Amino acid sequence: MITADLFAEANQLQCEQILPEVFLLRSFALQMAPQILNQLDLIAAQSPFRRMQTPGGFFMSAAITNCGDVGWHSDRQGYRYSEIDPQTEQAWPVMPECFRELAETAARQSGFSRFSPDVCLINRYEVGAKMGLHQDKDEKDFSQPIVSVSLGLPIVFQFGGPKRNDPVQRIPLQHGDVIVWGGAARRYYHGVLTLKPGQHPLTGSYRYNLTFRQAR
Ligand code: MD3
Ligand code: FE
Repeated sequence: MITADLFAEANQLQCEQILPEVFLLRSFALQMAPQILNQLDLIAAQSPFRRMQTPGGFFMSAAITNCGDVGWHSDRQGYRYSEIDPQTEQAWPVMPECFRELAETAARQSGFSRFSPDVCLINRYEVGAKMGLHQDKDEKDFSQPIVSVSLGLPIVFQFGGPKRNDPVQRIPLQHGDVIVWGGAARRYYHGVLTLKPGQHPLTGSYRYNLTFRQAR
């Protein structure tokens, strides 16, 4: 059983408040990373990573899959959450209990005691992949935070404000880092810069990002 105390002890928890309701928990997922990556292999065997098409007809450079009650999906028709993976025509893989516990513990430590994610969206970046500035607005309740877990190669995360052309701040994210995004910042534009080449002992040439959300 993983408790908040164990996380804090094992990781000598460093928590940095970036904005009023945004917390960066450096190395919070470090101890659990091998277990998370094992689970990711099982999830991807059931619902493979795929590059999704956008309504504009382009393909995202990150490959995506999901686990949970619903999954986020994009195609020419738009962005949405659905109970069925349109590629497999089956339910998305079940969210592993250790995922839920990690996300809820991080949220609770950041002041979000009622967070109960129904989806974990998983991005896989290969060298050269990026994610342009965007807002996450397909979820129902914006008072709930998003919990992000970075694994593998480092990347530079950038976030601005509520308007696309607001000035951006950049934060390097490393293997094991967790961010809890709530409050007004939940609606801020954000993205990641291009993944640089490298080798990580646990993920090789990839970076993974898990985002836990309450979509419905
Ligand atoms: C700020 N993922 O999946 S995670 C995404 O590293 C996404 O893969 C990035 O943006 C990644 O939608 C960034 C950190 C994050 C996640 C959600 C946010 C920051 C956020 C929602 C609102 C504001
Ligand atoms: Fe996002």
